[in-house]
Amino acid sequence: KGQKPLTLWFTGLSGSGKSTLANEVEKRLLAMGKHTMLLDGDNIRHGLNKNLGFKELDRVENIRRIAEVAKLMNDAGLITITSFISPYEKDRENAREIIGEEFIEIFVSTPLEECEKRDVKGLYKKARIGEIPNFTGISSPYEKPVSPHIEIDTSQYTIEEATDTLINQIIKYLE
Ligand code: GGZ
Repeated sequence: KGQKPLTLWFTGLSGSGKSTLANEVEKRLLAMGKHTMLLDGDNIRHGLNKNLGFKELDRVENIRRIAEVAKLMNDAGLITITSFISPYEKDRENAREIIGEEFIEIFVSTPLEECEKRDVKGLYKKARIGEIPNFTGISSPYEKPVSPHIEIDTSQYTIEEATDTLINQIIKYLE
């Protein structure tokens, strides 16, 4: 019998752990025999959306296109996993309207201080000295989800623990 399509919509700051968790969750789902599609900066911002930057209207259009693609993937029967900051509540709400009942919002709520301390790519440092304008959390807003389906703060857990916690909750939406 077929699988239930879903869109697992990760949202959170740069460095919060979205992409790490999205990758780990995808591996677990594949191990369960599910068919998935991961949408992230690597395949979307460098391809379909390479004409978009980080000003508000560009982010709005980035998220709109991603939601439309996620919807198409769901229509093809896939579990879509998206990993984008998606900082605006209104845009996540719009994504939910485009995608419908399959939309599951996962808030990676790692605090800004922790993301900035990690600063894996050195982007926060550059943002602080003004080398990167409109940087989320520093010079551009991040509107926290009001009632996400799932929330995880990666500063509290190992990657494995966080993945276990997520999968246990995601499974409920697959039944
Ligand atoms: C935020 C930026 C910016 C600015 C470049 N603000 O940690 P990363 O590097 O790999 O993830 C960030 C990524 C964010 O792109 P999204 O498509 O997820 O953003 S949104 O949903 O808001 O459209 C970061 C990098 O791009 N990056 N400039 N100004 N992040």
